Amino acid sequence: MADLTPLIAEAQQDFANCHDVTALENAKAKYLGKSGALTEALKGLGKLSAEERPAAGAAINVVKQSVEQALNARRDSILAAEQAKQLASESIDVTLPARAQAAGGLHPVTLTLRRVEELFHSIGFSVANGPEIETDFYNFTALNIPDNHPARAMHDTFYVDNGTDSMEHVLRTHTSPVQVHYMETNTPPLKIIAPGRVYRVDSDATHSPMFHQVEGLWVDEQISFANLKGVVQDFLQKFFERDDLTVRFRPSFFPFTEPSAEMDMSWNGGWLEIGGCGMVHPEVLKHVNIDSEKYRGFAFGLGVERLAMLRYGVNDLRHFFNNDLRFLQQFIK
Ligand code: 2NM
Repeated sequence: MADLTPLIAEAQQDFANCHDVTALENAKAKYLGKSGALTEALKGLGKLSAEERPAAGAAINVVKQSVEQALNARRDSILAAEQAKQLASESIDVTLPARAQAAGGLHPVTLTLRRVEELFHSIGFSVANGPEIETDFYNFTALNIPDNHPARAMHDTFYVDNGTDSMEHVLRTHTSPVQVHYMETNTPPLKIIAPGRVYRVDSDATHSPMFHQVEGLWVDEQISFANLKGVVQDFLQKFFERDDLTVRFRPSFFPFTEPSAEMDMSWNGGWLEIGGCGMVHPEVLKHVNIDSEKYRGFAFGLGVERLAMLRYGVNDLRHFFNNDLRFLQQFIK
């Protein structure tokens, strides 16, 4: 029988020329397929005599094993190369610098509100909240604002269309209704601030139709204007970090306080109006069932945007609402 040994080198060469598994399986057919050289050789064994057959069979099997070994080795190396190529193409360079994250920050009005809440909390005030859509009663009537008061006019107040013609609901024009709710559901002593959004029909360089107020209320048996002055001055000194800041009052009028006053604070050698205040009107206390013979209270209102403008040196109220990132980013710490 012919020597099959040269087939080994021939197969190794054929397999080496294959660069993917499909080509390799095709190349295999020539040696190990149904009519491959080694398969044919094994079939030929039957024609040999019984004496010749074992040695011839063993010789074919040695070649066959070598060819199979070459095939497996080549298959392994093709698969390893393919995997290496895939790993290289899908690799992530973990040493690259991270993608920049745009840092967010709180709005200057939010920063101011938080500062105001923290400072009043430190002198014993709780924070009260309430709805931004109010009834006429809580926004006006309970606050002793008469039916014919100009603040109730449609060109000052946003009335909410509730599907009827009742004019019963408004966007709150101040946070005082929060104090009314609180006085209704709590018994004195009461010591709260009511911060939040309020709405008025007004829009120019110094007025926004939506702005923020913080109102304070302290009701107890012996509360006086002196307490009001102490609280407001202490708060403003802490807020502006000025121990020498003082406040003064000028007589004024509000339906819900008696007496009433405008508050000014010392600022750059002069005076700056900062809010309104007064002793809660007995009529208001009557609406919330607080005995005005036993209890008295002071109340005040401050504009949050105004506090923020003074603290941060902002010269136009509208900056707070334009959402220009060049403005807002200056408040990111
Ligand atoms: C101000 C000025 C004066 C005020 C009154 C009340 C309440 F509900 F107790 F009657 N809350 N806030 C008040 C008083 C608000 O803002 C300029």
